Amino acid sequence: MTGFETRAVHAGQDPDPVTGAVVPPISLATTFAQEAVGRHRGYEYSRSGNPTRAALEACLAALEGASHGVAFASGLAATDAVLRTLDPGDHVVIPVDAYGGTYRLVSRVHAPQGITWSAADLSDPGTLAGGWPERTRLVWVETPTNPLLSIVDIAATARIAHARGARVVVDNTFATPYLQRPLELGADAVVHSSTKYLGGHSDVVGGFVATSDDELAQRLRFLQNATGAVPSPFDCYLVLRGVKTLAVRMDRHCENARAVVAMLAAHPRVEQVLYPGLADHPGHAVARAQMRDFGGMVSFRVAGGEPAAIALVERTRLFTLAESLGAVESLIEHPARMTHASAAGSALEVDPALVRCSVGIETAGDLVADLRSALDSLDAAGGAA
Ligand code: P1T
Repeated sequence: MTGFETRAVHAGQDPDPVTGAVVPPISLATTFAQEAVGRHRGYEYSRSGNPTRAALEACLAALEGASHGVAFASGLAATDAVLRTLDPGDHVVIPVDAYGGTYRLVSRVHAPQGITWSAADLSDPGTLAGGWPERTRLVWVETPTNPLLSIVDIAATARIAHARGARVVVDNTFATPYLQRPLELGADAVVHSSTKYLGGHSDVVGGFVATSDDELAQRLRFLQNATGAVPSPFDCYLVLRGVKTLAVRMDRHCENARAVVAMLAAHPRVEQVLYPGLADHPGHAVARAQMRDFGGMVSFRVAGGEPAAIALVERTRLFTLAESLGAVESLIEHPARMTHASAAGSALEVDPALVRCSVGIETAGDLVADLRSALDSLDAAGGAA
């Protein structure tokens, strides 16, 4: 197999056989001519299959080391397709700090349709081994988690789940296949919000599932066509274009995150920095073993609670106050009121003193200076002066 960077540039993207174009054409046709009834060149109708989407699926599957890739219109559409493989009465375990949208989808869409669910602290595999709800068919893993950056041991989780007849699906959005390949660690499928690092430029919403499980792939392919949450050809092109630079972008995201973390860890207004690259992070050893590097996402607790956290996110200039993550520009947000507001009042509720940063690829010194000056502006008591 060729190297990661080579696959990112070439997998699924041979020069066009008709024109020699080195970039896969954006195939906008909704339908494809048939030579005779049922005799065609692999494509019939664009919801069922599209050449640009096929190029994207081949490329992303190659990056995850998967035999199959299935692209969706958003990360949540991809998550939804995986959850639809469960039957009424089946149980899914989700992380206590799952992405708020995943929690909302499980608890408010799929649970009313008959699946059961529970939230567990998967950063300790013992929790899972000790409290295994009956009819658990799926263990949903995020690592690093959104927004607490906790780490789940994928191999240990897969061993426990497989021994009890459940599949393990890893949301690999924060790490990307450049930093972590869950299938190699025993996971059955990988889910992405390609809206984030894969696309990388805050200009496309997309989702993806990779698996080497033929039966699961067949079911997902069926669901992709039957439920119709497919990405447009233009969106597929944007993700394909973004992913070519994934490796170089991730290296810079990680390097810049390290600089931001070093400043935050030394700042008196910061109570705690959550970053798996820190030696005192509880998941550091596992992260070091299963990831190439620690990623571009950094969360921290601000002294002074919610008022200070909100004042801070409104005072940065380079870090834009916005939801989402994983693109070239740095973003900052308040998870309790923004991305994870749907978990308010539940066991998955987020600490209102928490701030989350998606560290971009701008000049590291500029990012550090921006965050430092916003932190310095909080009053000495840690409030929001
Ligand atoms: O937004 P969408 O492409 O549907 O992806 C949903 C999703 C799935 N998984 C993880 C880990 C995610 O972070 C997300 C989306 N997250 C945000 C928009 C956010 O700001 O956290």
